[in-house]
Amino acid sequence: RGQHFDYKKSDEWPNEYPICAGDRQSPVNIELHHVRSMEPGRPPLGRFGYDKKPTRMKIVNNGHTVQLSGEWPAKDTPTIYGGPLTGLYELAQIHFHWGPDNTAGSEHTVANQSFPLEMHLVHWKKSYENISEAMLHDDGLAVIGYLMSVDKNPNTGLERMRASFNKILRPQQTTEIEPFPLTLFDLDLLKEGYVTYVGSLTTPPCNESAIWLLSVRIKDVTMDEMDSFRKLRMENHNEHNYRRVQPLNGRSITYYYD
Ligand code: SG4
Ligand code: ZN
Repeated sequence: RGQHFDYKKSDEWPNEYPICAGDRQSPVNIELHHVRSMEPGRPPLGRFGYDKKPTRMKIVNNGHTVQLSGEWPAKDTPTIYGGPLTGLYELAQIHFHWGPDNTAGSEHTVANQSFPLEMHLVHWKKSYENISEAMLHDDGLAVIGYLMSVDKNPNTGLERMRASFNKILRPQQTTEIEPFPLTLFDLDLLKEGYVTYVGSLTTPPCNESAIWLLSVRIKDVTMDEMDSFRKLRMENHNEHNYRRVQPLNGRSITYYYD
């Protein structure tokens, strides 16, 4: 499995994948003064398993991004619930979006500003059979996104990943890495608030099945970490793997805080 598409020709995606021209597409620009506050009485976003070390972990260069996945005993699989979500959503994989220099790279923008890196944690709703089935429903996926800007503080999770990037420089290369719990990514930042809206996968086939949760706190990435991402070869000589922002078409973006 695996779709073929070219980031340089994203305007042509709808020819082959009609949903890419739909009316709840991602990413979007976030204007903080347009954001609505949450309705009172919502349960806070919760999670478990993020602190559990997987039994195996691997990274793959799939030609569009670098993707991290792990294997946990079923009861320990990282899972989120609450906030804007109904039911349990289990983590499938983590991946990243970046560009050739620090002026662009993120998929979502804030007040039309881009960031060098955006991290996505893709979860699927457990009441569906599997992730492929979940992708066919409008509440099938929950994607947590973190925007990152360049600073001096190394991120332990990114450091553990990039130590093996030399083994996945080319598309379709995969390598096992020493397992670590996802708390090494320092993901507690969502506690400081996040914005949420209904959207889509940001790559073909662009299924309109994702509930997005974006941290309002910007995370740090070092220049060395950015360089490691930029050395990974992507398909079609793509030097960036972000999609440009899509129209909101009347969707509201809601601010949540616990
Ligand atoms: C990346 O290309 C991932 O590698 C894809 O994962 C992912 O698709 C795609 O991005 C879209 O995800 O959070 N940016 S996004 O909307 O998760 C899916 C795989 O190809 C279905 C497994
Ligand atoms: Zn993504």
